[in-house]
Amino acid sequence: MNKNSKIYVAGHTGLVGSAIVRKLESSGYTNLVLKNYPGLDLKNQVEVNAFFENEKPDYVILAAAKVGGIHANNTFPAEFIYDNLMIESNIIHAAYMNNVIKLLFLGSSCIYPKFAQQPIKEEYLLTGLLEPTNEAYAIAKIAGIELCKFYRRQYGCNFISAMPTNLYGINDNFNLETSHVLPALIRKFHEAKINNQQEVIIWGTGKPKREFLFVDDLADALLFLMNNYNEEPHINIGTGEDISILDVARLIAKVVGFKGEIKHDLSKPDGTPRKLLDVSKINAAGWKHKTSLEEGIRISYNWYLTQK
Ligand code: GFB
Repeated sequence: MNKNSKIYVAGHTGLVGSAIVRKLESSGYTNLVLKNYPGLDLKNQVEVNAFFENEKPDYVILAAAKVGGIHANNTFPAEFIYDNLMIESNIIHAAYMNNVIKLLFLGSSCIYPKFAQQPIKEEYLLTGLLEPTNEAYAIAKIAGIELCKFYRRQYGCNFISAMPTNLYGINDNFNLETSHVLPALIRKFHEAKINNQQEVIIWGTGKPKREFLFVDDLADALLFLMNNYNEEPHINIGTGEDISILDVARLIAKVVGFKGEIKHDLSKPDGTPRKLLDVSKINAAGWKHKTSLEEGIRISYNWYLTQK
């Protein structure tokens, strides 16, 4: 991509989209197309087609999606599959129809089988049953990977797919009902500290393990892929290290300064036991994450405090 290439970041206000915009702007890309959701319903194909015909972007980074943690996915599966299928189908097709030079589609590590061998290699996709709590979202994201693959095969589109692990960071969602675990625990431990509570309740057993990538490292990886990766297979993005939910809770409590007890709500699901990505492919291509989990949590907590 040239510095004056016209780049459309779909989902530019979200956790991932806003990190991508920060990265592009700080790297000198000046010609960004940023459309506010109220002005453009990405689930509406007519509106998306008109937007692409009008804007004619050179590059598209598809970070727009309906996202959420385990409880939101488990509670609203119809919305997760419908919204994400519509958004990706409309944007990928419009990108093809308007000769976009390159499109990057963003999936998630939940696309892999619940009991995939760890760490999970890209080729393990579709080799086993999915985790039920996020099957709807996973199917939608797998469809997105396949859309990119078949538009490449039939039409010669340079559409690539990236599969990030669990993400967190600046501009995250801290709503306790819909968020992912890391921001939820930052908020829970913070509120317990300032309200002088003696215990914080985490969901499930705390035994599952998760890999957490700081969102600004993801944005760095996506810019790297936009400028260096042009292959059909989807590619994993992660840190290559995972941690139990109980241990990440203890780490967040330490960063926040909460000294009370951690208790468990066993009525909430654990979800998949592990989803550690094999990141040897992207590492071999020349990219590696920079931000440690503790440093990323500290940055995220400090940002959260500015929003209070
Ligand atoms: O991040 P999370 O919501 O989603 O939950 P997944 C991860 C783990 O944290 C589960 C536990 O074992 C939860 O039981 N957990 C403990 C909590 N306390 C909490 C809490 O207060 N809030 C939340 N949310 N979790 C998602 C998929 O799976 O991963 C999405 O559902 C997406 O589709 C995302 O793929 C990356 O990591 O289990």
